[in-house]
Amino acid sequence: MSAVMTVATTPFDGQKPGTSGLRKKVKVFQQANYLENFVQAIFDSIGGPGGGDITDKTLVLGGDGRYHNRAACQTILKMAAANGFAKVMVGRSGILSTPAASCVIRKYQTFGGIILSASHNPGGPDEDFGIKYNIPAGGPAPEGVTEAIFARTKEIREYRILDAADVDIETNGSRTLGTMTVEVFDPVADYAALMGELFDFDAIRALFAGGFRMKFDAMHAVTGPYGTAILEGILGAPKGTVMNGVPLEDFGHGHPDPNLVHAHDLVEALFRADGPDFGAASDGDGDRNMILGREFYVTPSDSLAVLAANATLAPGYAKGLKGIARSMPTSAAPDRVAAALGIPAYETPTGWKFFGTLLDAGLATMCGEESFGTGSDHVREKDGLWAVLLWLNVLAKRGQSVAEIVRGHWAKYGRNYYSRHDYEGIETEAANGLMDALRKLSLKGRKLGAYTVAFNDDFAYTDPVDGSVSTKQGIRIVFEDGSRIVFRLSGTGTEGATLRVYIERYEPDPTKHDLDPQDALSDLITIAGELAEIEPWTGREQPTVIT
Ligand code: VG1
Ligand code: CO
Repeated sequence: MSAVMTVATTPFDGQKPGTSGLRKKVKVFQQANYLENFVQAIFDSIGGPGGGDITDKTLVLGGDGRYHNRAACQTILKMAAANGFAKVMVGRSGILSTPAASCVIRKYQTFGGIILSASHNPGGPDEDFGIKYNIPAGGPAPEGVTEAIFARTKEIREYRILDAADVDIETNGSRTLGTMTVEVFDPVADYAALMGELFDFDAIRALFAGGFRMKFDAMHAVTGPYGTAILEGILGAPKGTVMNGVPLEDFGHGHPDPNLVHAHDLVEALFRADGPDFGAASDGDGDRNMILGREFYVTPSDSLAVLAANATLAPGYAKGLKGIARSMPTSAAPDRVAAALGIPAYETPTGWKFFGTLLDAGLATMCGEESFGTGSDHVREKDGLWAVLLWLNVLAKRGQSVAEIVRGHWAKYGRNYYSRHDYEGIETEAANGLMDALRKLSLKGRKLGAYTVAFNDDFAYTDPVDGSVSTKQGIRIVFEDGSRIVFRLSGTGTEGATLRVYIERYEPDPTKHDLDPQDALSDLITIAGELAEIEPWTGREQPTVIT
């Protein structure tokens, strides 16, 4: 027997969800009523108090497999049943990558979905957990929805949950929970089918059959099953192509962030003269990607630019792109491709939710962020494996190496030297003090080293489709030659504050395209440190992570 219980509760700490959902330590999520309050706040916000409007609706549910994933799935299933959902489609074993969730929400036209992930943050009993609601279009909830959820968390007094035994989510099939249907499905199949529609799988199969070798580092996170099924299964890459392919609750003590620091196994394999031709990694929930050639690293901004310039080589993009969108801190390399193609370029605040309206309205086809995020209008999330498959499609069609393709791209468009310096875990007050001091500066016309400031501001964005305005999205110092320094505080951390400093300089001269970015940007890096007084505010001489 199962019965709906209404549990009295008190408003929770009221913390605003950040760049992408709510992220906290597992221990915080394990507190009595914490997860429940947030889930009820979501249901109340999307269905109206009483949940009346969600009756007979279907919800998608799954996560990146980190610690607490399964337990949270059970709680959410019981709450969905008590709140009147007709059906929840849950990925087998609670597994569903962020882009696959977006794919399934769109394909089955569900009333959105709940994704359990703290993305690239470490997992385990003492590490991070997260939850986000994606809207029926398949993308992250826009600010209007997250604000409504946040407001609800401050007034919540009760939640509804079914008093029932756990449901089996380990095997495919339909079962019932109260009056609700729980459909457990293969988390890979729909996503793999979509990839098959977009890319020339025959050409990629032929590439592997011809001896081309790659390594895909799933970092013991959610893309293991996806990479194994698609790369080694459908595309015939040799067994062992996928590294760290079994999802683990603590990601094997790793930090599932696909960058040069954390994907060290992969970097080691690729940075040798006899290494594989191609390397890629994805993050905890499968929406990020890092791309490597043999002894060659492709920055995410360059990757977006190269993929956009070569997109028509893939069947799904053969008709060309409608526009390219990038987040403000991402380098301007994609803008140069857009200009050459005669299509619009859009500059949005950080976070994938800002691309949704552009993709829905057909204004942009491809989009990306400097933080290892690339994607297109095929779903409404960034998509790690999609980027890897598009690269494979381009490599198969062009018959050149990754390094040759990127160097050729720079020769044609010029090179945007780019780097991001992160100062993680600094004091929140110092971080805010540093940003406030920068905000007060008026630099127009000022000479800083060899550069003259064209303007400085705190980036504000008006969505061209729905007119919504987002302010305080990062401090920009833009120089007359187009070089830029950008400062922003992370919205995804769970401890203290993280200062991100983004530095960019354009170099048209092909004889100067072989510098180490840290050398090519050294004068701007010094200017950034002095201007923001990074060391006096933070006590840090060096950034924690450089990408
Ligand atoms: C970071 C990245 C941002 C990305 C966000 C979510 O946000 O900088 O570009 O959209 O993570 O990515 P922040 O606020 O910490 O800079 V994921 O893969 O964590 O969903
Ligand atoms: Co992610």
